[in-house]
Amino acid sequence: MTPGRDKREQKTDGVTSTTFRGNGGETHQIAEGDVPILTTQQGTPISDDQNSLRIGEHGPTAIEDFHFREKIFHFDHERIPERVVHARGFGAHGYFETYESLSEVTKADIFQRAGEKTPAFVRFSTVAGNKGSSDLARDVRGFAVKLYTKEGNWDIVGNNIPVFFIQDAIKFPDIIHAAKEEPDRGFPQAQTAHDNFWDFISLNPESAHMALWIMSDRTIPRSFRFMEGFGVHTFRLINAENQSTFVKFHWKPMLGIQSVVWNEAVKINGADPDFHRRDLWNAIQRGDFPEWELGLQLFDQDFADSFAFDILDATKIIPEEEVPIRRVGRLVLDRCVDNFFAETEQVAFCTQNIVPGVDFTNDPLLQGRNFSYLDTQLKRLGGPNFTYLPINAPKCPFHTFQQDGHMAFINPKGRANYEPNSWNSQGGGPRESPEGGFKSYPSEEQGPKQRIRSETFADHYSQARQFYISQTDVEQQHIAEAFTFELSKVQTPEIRARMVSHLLNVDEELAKTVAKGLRLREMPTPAQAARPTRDDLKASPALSILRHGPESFKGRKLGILMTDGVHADILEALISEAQAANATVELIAPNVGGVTADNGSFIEAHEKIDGAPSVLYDAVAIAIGDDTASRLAAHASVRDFVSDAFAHYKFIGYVAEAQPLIENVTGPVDAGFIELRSAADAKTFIERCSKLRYWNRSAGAKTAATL
Ligand code: HDE
Repeated sequence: MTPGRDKREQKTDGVTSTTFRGNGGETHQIAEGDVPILTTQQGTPISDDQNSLRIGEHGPTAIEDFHFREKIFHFDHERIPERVVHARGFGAHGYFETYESLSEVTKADIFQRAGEKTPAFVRFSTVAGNKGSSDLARDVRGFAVKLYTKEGNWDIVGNNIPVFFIQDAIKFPDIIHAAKEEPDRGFPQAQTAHDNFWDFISLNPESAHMALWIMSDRTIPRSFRFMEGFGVHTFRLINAENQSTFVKFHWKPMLGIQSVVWNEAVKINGADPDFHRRDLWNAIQRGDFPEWELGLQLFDQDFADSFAFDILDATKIIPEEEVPIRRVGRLVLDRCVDNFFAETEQVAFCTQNIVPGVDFTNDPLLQGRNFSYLDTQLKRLGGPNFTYLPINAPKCPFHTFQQDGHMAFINPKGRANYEPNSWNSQGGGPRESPEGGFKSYPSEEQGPKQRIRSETFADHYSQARQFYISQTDVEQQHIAEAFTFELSKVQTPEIRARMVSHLLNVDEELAKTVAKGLRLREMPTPAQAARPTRDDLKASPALSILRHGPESFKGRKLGILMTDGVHADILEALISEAQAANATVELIAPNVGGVTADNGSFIEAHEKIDGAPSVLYDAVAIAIGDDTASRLAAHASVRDFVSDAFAHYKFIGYVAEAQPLIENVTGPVDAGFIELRSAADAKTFIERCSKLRYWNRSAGAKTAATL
């Protein structure tokens, strides 16, 4: 084949490039103009990337084909071990903006100057699922923030739930083994609904509080943008006078907290397993940057001594009503990664990455984490130099005498690779800073060396009860349903009953509802409790999602099902009202090409109905033309679109032409349906959508726990 034979111009994205067909008909694209020339990793230009070097047309491949060897060698090594936990994640860049100086409580540089912006990288994740699992698994979400401060990287490696399963890091391998796939069969993935998980939880009463949280809607968030984040442990802030103030970190989403319902989550996993990452990606790409405020709960030793629980116990919260949250800055995510692997996969969070002005406490979970995270990064990233990867390297100057190791690409310059040394002005390298350097808070520590859990960690149920009574009826019902669902997947009846025996220590009604949902023939006796459940802890309204609805449709998504003959004016009004509310709209049609509206205009669709079930939207509108209702009613995906929107308590806008379809599928309309008689009704509909769900519908709904 003579290169150049059959040369053709090929046009994509408005750019013309030259291609030709090779001997066997394969496509060759030629570098020209500004297009760089393909090279090997060594920079050697490549003439043909379609054919390996062979002896004759049908001969064996020559081993001297260095280009083939290098290409395949590199490909064969593309994967690194996925994280043991939090394998599935999605990250984005942004910044943290300080609202006001906090110098009275901390000398941390990031908190000294109002208005200062610090670069940040955030990775959200699920915990149990493998890297390829789906986003809507019922699971805790990781909320890990790396702040590239001027005095080093500070990682707040938190979750979207403020408590944890265990009190001592030595139990971490056990809880994670129990949660992940069972070792003999390799399934179920990304689910806690199996025997091993509930076996462990039911034998480990300290998990009771967390069990309530994970069975709440917190574990099926609508998207990362609508999640809270928590540092979980108690940390310390240290000021210039070396005074310590205890602190708990909170991230408060500016769009409010929102979750989906379980039946919806299951279906989203099928319809779009990437639902959460797509949501974040799309929001950032369209310039709708998600924001969280950093909240601090600050308290002193006196409060710690008087608080009902041990502040070092990560299975406990401090209610916001007892220690109010002070909002001290905002985190904005405004840039997607350039490359998923280089940034999101290679980012290495470590709880021990802190800066002067922040310090640890003796929370035994935190202490264990501080030891653990380096190991995981070494294993995953292959050597001790992962800190120099661009995503992990500080953005402030850094100088160490550490050197060599796999992939050393920043070694100390000059003669000195040790200190003290005599080379002062001749490349002696960095020196200590007794004043500005990190100093640990000099807490007094003493006691016998022993394996012992403090008695102050022994109350396992009181805050579980407090969490439960702080929820609305709808949220309590969801918790009962979630327990019923998960325990119904447990095949060993004793484990089901054992879990109910714990719930009896939390709330009798909850235990009874779950027992009924499981059809337990006999109510177990309450689990043996190290401490009786306190009934004097008041409800903490801050713990409910639904009590704090954002009363806004901002950042949400409307799906409009349209067919030929759609009223163009109503459609336009829906789109502009949704946009005015800062929501987005997707148009769904029988064919992705689009539809012809009643005024003859052609309207392009974003999605074909089969690929856009209503579970992907916060509210839907059905804007069909005259004669389509009966044809559509025969279509499974259209029926699901309507019946799911109804079953998931969504607000549904509809034109008169859609009424037969709706009645065919759901029966008579209720107050969650808003008729769109004219363009003017679009405003009313979008206003109603700001309530996010029409929960009144749930009053009549039979649920898994109450069937
Ligand atoms: Fe982690 N955790 N963890 N963890 N964790 C990891 O580090 C570990 C714990 C959390 O997006 C691993 O880089 C131990 C609590 C997040 O990259 C590993 C203990 C909380 C992420 C590890 C805990 C977390 C991790 C696995 C018990 C909430 C993802 C991969 C003491 C406050 C970070 C990795 C990312 C990741 C160990 C408990 C949050 C194995 C030993 C409690 C958000 O090192």
